[in-house]
Amino acid sequence: MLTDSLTVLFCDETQSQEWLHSERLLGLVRFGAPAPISADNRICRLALAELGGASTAEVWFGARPVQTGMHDGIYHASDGDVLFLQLALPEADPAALQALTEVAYRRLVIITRGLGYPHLLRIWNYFPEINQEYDGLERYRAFCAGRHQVLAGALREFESRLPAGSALGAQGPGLHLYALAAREPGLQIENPRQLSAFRYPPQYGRRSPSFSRALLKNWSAGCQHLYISGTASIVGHASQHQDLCSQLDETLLNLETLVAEANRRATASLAMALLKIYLRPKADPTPLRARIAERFGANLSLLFLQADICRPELLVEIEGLATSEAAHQSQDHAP
Ligand code: 3EB
Repeated sequence: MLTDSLTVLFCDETQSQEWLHSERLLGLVRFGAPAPISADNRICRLALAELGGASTAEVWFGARPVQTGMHDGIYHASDGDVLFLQLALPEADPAALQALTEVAYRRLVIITRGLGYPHLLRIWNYFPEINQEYDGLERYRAFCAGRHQVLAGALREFESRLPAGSALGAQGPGLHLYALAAREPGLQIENPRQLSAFRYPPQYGRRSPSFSRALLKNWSAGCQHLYISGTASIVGHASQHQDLCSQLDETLLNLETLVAEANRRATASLAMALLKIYLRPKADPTPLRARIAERFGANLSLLFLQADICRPELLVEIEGLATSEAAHQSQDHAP
């Protein structure tokens, strides 16, 4: 059962196989051991081990039947309102991530403009060895420099038109991106408890990370989505706490703050629907699941993945989707 608006859900990987027949399928993200790039362009395979025993896929559906295509190595799918994109670039030289990131982002900008969806809303970024240094530069910082180079040139109002983002260290090779873009812009939301990442001082890298804390988008038929960036135990610009539990609590407070901040601007009430939890240690998610349910209720869809996080001291990072009540009403028909 799907709502008749843009939808994302987590389902069992076996079940996701059936969704490949849906005419509304925008794209499918699978997680697990490193594997060759999928021959099916609609499938994005990320080398992130799932924690907790399940085998889950993330599935995106348009509001209507979608049209798909390939351009310059980028798969794209659209329902007329949203453009879903994904690309995977092999990495020949781990010391050249900045240049590769520039290539990827330039392609994203060109294709979104060419197809008439120039507003990037949300970008997911995955690559291995995120905390490794090459030639004295950490790969996360090299990535940030490449992304900044392109987005600073492409976005007319850089600090108010930044897409929400996630950037994580994967366990397999290649630069993997997927993204959402739209014909009309969304509304950037920042977190009053945190310094905006694009204003981080140079101690975190010569080029600050170019992403917004969250992006609020009004889709058709009253459906509102809040795309929440990867969020960690950071207050101001400083990492907080050394243990996983305290970092988790601080992160959940940051997430709550972002939803509250967005609710002051949204026309309908937003509620957290989906969280993706990235853990640096291979920790058992069971106690974390309980803690998250205490804060956000038990109806959330949760996905626990093992990933390296952009600051070495951070053990957990959580991204999410909050949706308006309208988007919760499911319709009684298959896609
Ligand atoms: C932070 O708040 C934690 O570089 O795209 C979170 C989400 C983080 C996205 C990115 C980085 C990014 O700075 C790290």
